[in-house]
Amino acid sequence: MGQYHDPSIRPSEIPSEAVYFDRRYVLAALATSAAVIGGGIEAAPQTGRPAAPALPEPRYTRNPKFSTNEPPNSWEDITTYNNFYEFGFEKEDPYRNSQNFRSRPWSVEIDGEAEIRGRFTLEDILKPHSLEERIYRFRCVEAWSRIVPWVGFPLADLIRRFKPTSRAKFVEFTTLLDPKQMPGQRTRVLDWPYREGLRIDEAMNPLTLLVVGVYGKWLPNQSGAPLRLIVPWKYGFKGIKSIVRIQFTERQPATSWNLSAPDEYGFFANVNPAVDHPRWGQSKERRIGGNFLASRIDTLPFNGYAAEVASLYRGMDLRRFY
Ligand SMILES: Nc1nc2c(c(=O)[nH]1)N[C@H]1C(S)=C(S)[C@@H](COP(=O)(O)O)O[C@H]1N2
Ligand SMILES: [Mo]
Repeated sequence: MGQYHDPSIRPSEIPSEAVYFDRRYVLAALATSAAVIGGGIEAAPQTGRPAAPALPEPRYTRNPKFSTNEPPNSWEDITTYNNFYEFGFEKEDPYRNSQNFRSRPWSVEIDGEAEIRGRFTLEDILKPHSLEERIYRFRCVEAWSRIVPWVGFPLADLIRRFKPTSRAKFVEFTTLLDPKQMPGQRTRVLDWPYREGLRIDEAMNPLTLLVVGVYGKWLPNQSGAPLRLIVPWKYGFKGIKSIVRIQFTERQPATSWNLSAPDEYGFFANVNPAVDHPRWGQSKERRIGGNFLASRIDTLPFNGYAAEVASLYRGMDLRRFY
């Protein structure tokens, strides 16, 4: 776990070496290093906690260029205080109710305005990409925030691979629909499956990350296993979890939160301290974990990533396009 080792994870909870010497893993290790990643995923045991094995250290590199220097929140802050309405509406519900969720095997459908389409296994999706760790600020629309060491790869790299046509102006993402496994989907709080979208230039921005891990481990279920989106300059709800479909579209896709409350949750959802949510302010945020008194801090435009992304919105009225 290197410098971020979290002492709150007891040794008994760290998967034993045996995971790595699973027969399939050893076979995969004889092939390319990318195949090792795929083998590691296949070998992941679905019992115990965390649900997935640590990524072998050499399989990802840290990317200091795209990382904040702020100290990351603990593993516990990141994996026991979550929004994942498919597993309930309280912050502890995803941690409690997702433990038996089957995030392996997994496949993702690539669809719409692209030259290459089809259904791909998670291993095939990951194979050509090298994973990196990026420490990002994360800002939920509910005005809390945290610092997270994600492991993933740029969405732009995946998009290039599937060769979108000139008609592809947006990218739409869809979460698994499975009310048997996802009790929240038996209620009608959202129009399931959860859907999100980005404009193609937002999707191609080098900050936009497809995430498969956190703190050097594969994502636990409550964090969106096995594949989720992170767009660090936008409110957290854009970061759709447990993605099963990525579709290139000509029209702006409908998104779950925008459908449920269009005056509260816009399509762009750029972090903007100057535009309040109708029911609460957005100029401050509470950094979870740590010292409660010191925890109220100013929210920054674009969550602190303005230098990288403000140019994407030149000429747009960001009060109107919230
Ligand atoms: N499928 C799905 N994705 C989702 C959500 C959800 O309810 N379902 N919640 C969103 C919201 S509101 C936030 S703040 C982030 C929370 O991610 P975290 O649990 O890793 O902090 O996930 C986003 N992605
Ligand atoms: Mo959120």
